[in-house]
Amino acid sequence: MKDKFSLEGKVALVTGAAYGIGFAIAESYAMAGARIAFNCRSQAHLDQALEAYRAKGIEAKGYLCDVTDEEQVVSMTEDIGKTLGPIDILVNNAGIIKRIPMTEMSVEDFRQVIDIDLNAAFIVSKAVLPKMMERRSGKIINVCSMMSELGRETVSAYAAAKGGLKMLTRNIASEYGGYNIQCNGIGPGYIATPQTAPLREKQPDGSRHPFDSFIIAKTPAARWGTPEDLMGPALFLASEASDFVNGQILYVDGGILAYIGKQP
Ligand code: NAP
Ligand code: GCO
Repeated sequence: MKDKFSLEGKVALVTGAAYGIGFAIAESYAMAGARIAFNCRSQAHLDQALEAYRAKGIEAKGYLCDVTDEEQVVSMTEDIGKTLGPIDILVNNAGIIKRIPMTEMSVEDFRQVIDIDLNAAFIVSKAVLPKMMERRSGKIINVCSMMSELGRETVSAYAAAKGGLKMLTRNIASEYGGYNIQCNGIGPGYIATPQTAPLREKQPDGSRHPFDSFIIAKTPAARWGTPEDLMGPALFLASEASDFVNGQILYVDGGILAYIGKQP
């Protein structure tokens, strides 16, 4: 069975993998034998990430590339093709959140979230699909969210984008499944990364942030997830072990979506 989960000889592009969930996914792919490419927007993040990959013995290829810019994306994917080889695995991980009540949110802010969290997955997938179709093989993994299923105050743009990403996932699976391309989503629960740091900030009196306590109570596992919790599920979706799994969203949430919540 080990061979079914091996990524030996594969090339993986994980977008936004300078740190957080993307970094852990890229690390797991490298441990399974893949060559890794990643991108982010900030030079400082790129330099830190290259150092962090090296410290783990991983020779990752890093690019400064904004996933919302089609020209930059095409030039990055072409370069990966020339230097590492054709992209076998794409993880659309880059994402942002803006927590603003909907009636106070500007159209520009709403559009920016949709652009990075949804439109970019279209742009990067479109750039890699033709070569995958030629080779009749490919894996695309879209990083979805609890907000692909649930709403909550202040995250209208994020929920709209992640709900859309779930349907883009199903549509890529439907449209290109015949080329032996699998497109699935991974839906992390509440994971401790810089994106969620403001929700875990200690109160002035040293007590937990109310949202932090709320998440612990709402999660049957009674803890926040870690980026490492995504490693096994993301490896499954990138490997031959999932070759007949297509258009699914694999939630990795410690049980949140199964649970109605504690009575007050
Ligand atoms: P994070 O810690 O904020 O990391 C985001 C990464 O994306 C960084 O490397 C960032 O680098 C990059 N990035 C952002 N915008 C980009 C753009 N336009 N082009 C290229 N790179 C970009 O986020 P995370 O918590 O690891 O989340 C990763 C993904 O998982 C996101 O899609 C997020 O929505 C999703 N997710 C997170 C959680 C959670 O609880 N943390 C739960 C469910 C889903 P630069 O800033 O240098 O560009
Ligand atoms: C929020 C959070 C989330 C998570 C994640 C949940 O403010 O509710 O940031 O949306 O990051 O996507 O799966």
